[in-house]
Amino acid sequence: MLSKKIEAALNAQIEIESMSSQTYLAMASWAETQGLSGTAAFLYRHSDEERMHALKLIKFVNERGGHAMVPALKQPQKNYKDTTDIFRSLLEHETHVTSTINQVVDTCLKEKDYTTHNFMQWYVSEQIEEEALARTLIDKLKLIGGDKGGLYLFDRDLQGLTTAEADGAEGKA
Ligand code: OFO
Repeated sequence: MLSKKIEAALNAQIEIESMSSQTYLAMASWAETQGLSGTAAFLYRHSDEERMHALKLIKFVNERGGHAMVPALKQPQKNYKDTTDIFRSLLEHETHVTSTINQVVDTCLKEKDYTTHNFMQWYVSEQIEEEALARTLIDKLKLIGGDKGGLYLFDRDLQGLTTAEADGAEGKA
């Protein structure tokens, strides 16, 4: 059985993961309107993954005797300057998500809820991969600079790249 404190912390995390999904969906839509079809495909998949992160939490809360709340969400940012702007803001968002996950882990330890602590470790590792991938992509964009051919290849390579490939992202995007 979850304590009220842990239930509230997990519900707050459900909202954050849902917001991640919405944010990446908005980024995907913007990229698609700019003809950046590879970037859009990557972000649509990323949005789906974040929805799965929220769903995993919803199921866990309910299985442990709590009540998972489906949150109302704010409209995410609609427009971006360019691809670099997208990945910078994605990294900023993920860094924030990492800190909220760490807070949940901290609350688990304080509440001596080792089951939830164990469950949250999956999110801890996931964040390492997602942040690493965002950093790799930003580094590549820095190298490309304003080179249109380079940007074309960058977008094309994102077509098949998933966040799960973060560890091997070097040389793929
Ligand atoms: Fe990328 O945030 Fe979920 O965990």
